Amino acid sequence: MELLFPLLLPCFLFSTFIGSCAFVSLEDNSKFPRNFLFGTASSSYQFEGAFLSDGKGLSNWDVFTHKTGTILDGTNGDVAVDHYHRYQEDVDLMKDIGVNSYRLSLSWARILPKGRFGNVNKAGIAYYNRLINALVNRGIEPFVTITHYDIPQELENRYKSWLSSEIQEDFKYYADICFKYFGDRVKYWVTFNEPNVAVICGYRTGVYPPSRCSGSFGNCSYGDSEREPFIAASNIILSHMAAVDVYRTKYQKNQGGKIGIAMNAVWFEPFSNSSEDKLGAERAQSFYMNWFLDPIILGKYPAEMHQILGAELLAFSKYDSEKLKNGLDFIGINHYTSYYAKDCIFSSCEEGKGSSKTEGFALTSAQMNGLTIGEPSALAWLYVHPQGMEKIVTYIKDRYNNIAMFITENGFGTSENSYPTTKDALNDVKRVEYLNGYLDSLAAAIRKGADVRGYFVWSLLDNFEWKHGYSIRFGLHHVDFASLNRTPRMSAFWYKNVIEEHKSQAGNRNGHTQER
Ligand code: PNW
Repeated sequence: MELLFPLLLPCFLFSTFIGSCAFVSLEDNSKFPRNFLFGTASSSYQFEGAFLSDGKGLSNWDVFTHKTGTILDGTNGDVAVDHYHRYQEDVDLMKDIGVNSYRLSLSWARILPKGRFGNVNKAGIAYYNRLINALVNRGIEPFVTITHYDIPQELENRYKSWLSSEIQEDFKYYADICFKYFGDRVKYWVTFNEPNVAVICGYRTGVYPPSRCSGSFGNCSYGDSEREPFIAASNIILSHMAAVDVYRTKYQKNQGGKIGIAMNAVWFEPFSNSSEDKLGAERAQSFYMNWFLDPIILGKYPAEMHQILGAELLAFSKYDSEKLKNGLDFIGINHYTSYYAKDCIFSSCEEGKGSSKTEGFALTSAQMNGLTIGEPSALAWLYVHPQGMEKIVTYIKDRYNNIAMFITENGFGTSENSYPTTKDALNDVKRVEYLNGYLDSLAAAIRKGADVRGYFVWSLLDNFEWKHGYSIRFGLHHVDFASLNRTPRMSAFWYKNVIEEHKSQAGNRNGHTQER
C-alpha cells in the first residue's frame, strides 16, 4: 500500500494549485473510485450442483465430467457446492464480507435444456429469480455472465456447437431470454467468460469439452488444432455481437444496463529488451486476448494474425466488421498470472507449446533460461507477479482508448494437500499476500488514469475447479466437501477490511472527487 504514496504526491501538488486532480481527487487517500464494485465471483457449473433438478438439461460439462479420465481426481459438478439450494446462506456470507456485487453465471441448459429446440424451463428461470432477488434485496448488484463454459449438450450433438455458425442463432435466442426475464434487475451483463480459454482448451489442446485437438497439441480422437480454434472463435465473436445487438436494440434503453465480455488476460513480459522479444510479446498478446477484443472493439483481427495466418483466420465480411465495432460497453478482465514471452521468428525456439504459427511464433512461459517470473503456486499455470496487474490494465487502457474495465476475476489457488488440517486451511496467508499485492497494483493503474470500475475475487467459496476437480481451492471460504459447510478464511476477513477501509475513506470525501 505504501507504493501509492509517490504516485499520489504529484497529483496532490497539482490539485493544490488548480483545485482538482486529473483523475481521482487525492485530498482523501482513497485508492478506488467512490462507486467501485467490490465483489466475489462464481460460475454455474462450478457452484450450483443440482445437475438434473427441476427440468435442467445436460450440459457439455455434465457429459464431459462423467467420462472416466477427464477430471484429475475423478469427480464432477453433480453436487458441486450446492449453491442451487444454499444460495441464501451464500448471500448471507457475502453480506458478512460487505461486498456490493456478486458475479454469477447462468446455466444455459437450466434455462433452455435443449437450446432453441425446446421450451424455456420455468423452474430454471424461477431459481435465478430467487437468487437475483436475494441479492438485490440485500443491496448486492448482480453481475451476470450469460455463458461460463457450460452449454446445452444438445447443441454439441446437433451441429457441433461452436464449430457451426448455427450457434449464433441459438446464443442470440438464449441471450434475449436472459435480458427479458432478468434485465429489469441485472444492470451488468457479460456475454462470455474467457472465450480464449474455452477455445484453446476445447479445440487446440482438447483438455475441455468438446475434447478436440490434433497432432502434438494433445491427445484427442478428432479435431484440428491449427484450424478449429479460429472457427470456434469467429462463431463466438459473432454470437457476442448478435447478443449485444439484441440488448442494444430491444432492451438497453428501458433497462439501462451495460454489456461486455470477460477475457482471460495474461501479462506477457518480453523476455529481453531486444526489439524481437518485444514484438514477440506483442504477438503473444494478439494471439491470446486481442484475438477477441480487437474484432469486438475495432472491427478487425490484429494485423499480426492476418499476416501469419492468412486465410485460415476466416476474416470477417465487410458487413460484420462494421457491425462489430464498439461491440461492448466494458471489458471484463480475468487476471491471475504473467509469463515471459520470447520471439520465435528471428531466433529458434524449441518445438512445442507456445511457439507454433497458431500462437504467433512466440514462446510463452513462466520459466525461461533459469529465470522464473514469480513465486509458483499449486497450479502449474499460476505464478505470483503482482506487477502484471498494473501492466495488463494499462496495456488494455492504451490499446482500447480507456474503455470502462472491471477486474472480473483475480484469485489464488491452493492445493488440498498443502494443508494438513482444516484449521491450517483457514489460515490462508499466501492468498492474502497474493490478493493484497494484486489489489495494490490495480490501485496504481487507477491512480494513473485507468477507468477500472470494479474488482471481483475468484472465488466466494472453494468449488469445482474444472480439470482439477475439488483438489484445488480458490475460496475466501473453505468448503468441507463432505458436509458442504462453509467457513470463512483469513482472506475473507482481509477482504472485509479492505471494503470497510474503502467505505470509510470514500465516505470521508468532501466533494472534490470525480464521479465515475
Ligand atoms: C478462470 N490461465 O480460468 C475461470 O474463469 C474460472 O472458472 C476458474 O475457476 C478460475 O479462473 C481459476 O482457474 C482460468 O491460464 C483459466 O491464466 C486459465 C488461466 C486463468 C484462469
